Amino acid sequence: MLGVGIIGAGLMGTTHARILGAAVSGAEVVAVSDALRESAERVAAEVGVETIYADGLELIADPRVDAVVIASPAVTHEPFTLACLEAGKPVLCEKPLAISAAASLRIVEAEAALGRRLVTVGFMRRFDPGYVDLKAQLDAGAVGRPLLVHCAHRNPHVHPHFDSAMIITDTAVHEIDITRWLLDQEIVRATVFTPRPTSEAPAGLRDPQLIIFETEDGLLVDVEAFVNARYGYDIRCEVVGEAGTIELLSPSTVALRSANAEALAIPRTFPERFGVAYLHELQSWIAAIERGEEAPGASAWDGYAAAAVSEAAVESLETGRPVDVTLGTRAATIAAR
Ligand code: ISE
Repeated sequence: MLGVGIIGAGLMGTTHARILGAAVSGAEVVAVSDALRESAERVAAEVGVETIYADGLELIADPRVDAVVIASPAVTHEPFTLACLEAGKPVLCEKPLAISAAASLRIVEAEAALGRRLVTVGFMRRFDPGYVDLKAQLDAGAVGRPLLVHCAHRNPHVHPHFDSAMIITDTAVHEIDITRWLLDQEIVRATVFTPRPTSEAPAGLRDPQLIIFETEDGLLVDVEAFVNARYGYDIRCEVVGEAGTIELLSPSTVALRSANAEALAIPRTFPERFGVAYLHELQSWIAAIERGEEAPGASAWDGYAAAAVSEAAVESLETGRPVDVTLGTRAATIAAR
């Protein structure tokens, strides 16, 4: 039975603890850390854990901790991930991998120096059944050569201190990772457009945003990122190919028909929409560790690439111009994708 330590007892740390405690075989939560003791105590009590730390570094050093989930604030991700690499412990780090492309690259290079993959970045959509099916059919040539990808990422609302850049770095970053994965190629340019803002957004927040990504093989990906959409948590993805289109459907389980109308439920939150993806991500991660296999899911390189593309998009948001993405060369730093 693998012992898992969870750093961070906020929304994501709690979500991972619940899933690990209730639904993932082969692992148990053995320690929780958070700078706020009462948060760590709440999560620990919920999953029946006695060991609590204030400092994530102490959790990482605990010999009963075989693997680590990092769900603490983004500014702590680099030091905690590097400490896991130093300890030789597999680590699932929630997105973003680090607060900048440069910091993410330091993690890529530290892992490359180890000669084995220990890092998984928490881009959980790669484990969502809908996206997995979409990629399988794309790879099988179901729509021929892909040309365009249309995405929408709509949150009903976000916390009040969300700023315009976070619409890219915290929200649209999922489309950056998932389209790189679906298309198996890098994004080389970003251009951000902003329509008139919704009156539902706080003053000054440029919401929604329309982001155009260009890929190394000349495809275009358009992403509508809208974080005060109000009506629900609605994620769209359609790939347009030379021989057809393939679209992600909402995971509704029933269609309600009454009074001459049909209704499909729309999720309210991202944990609700992607609960199965989080479960599959954690189960795949634990199973790979148990079997001594390479870490699954998004790699440190993927976390670095997502950060570099995010920085280019933020620069375009600020300047109004297209911005090229600057990436280190994969061959020079890491083999695994
Ligand atoms: C949040 O951090 C997530 O990762 C969600 O998946 C995303 O939909 C939301 O916009 C982010 O704030």
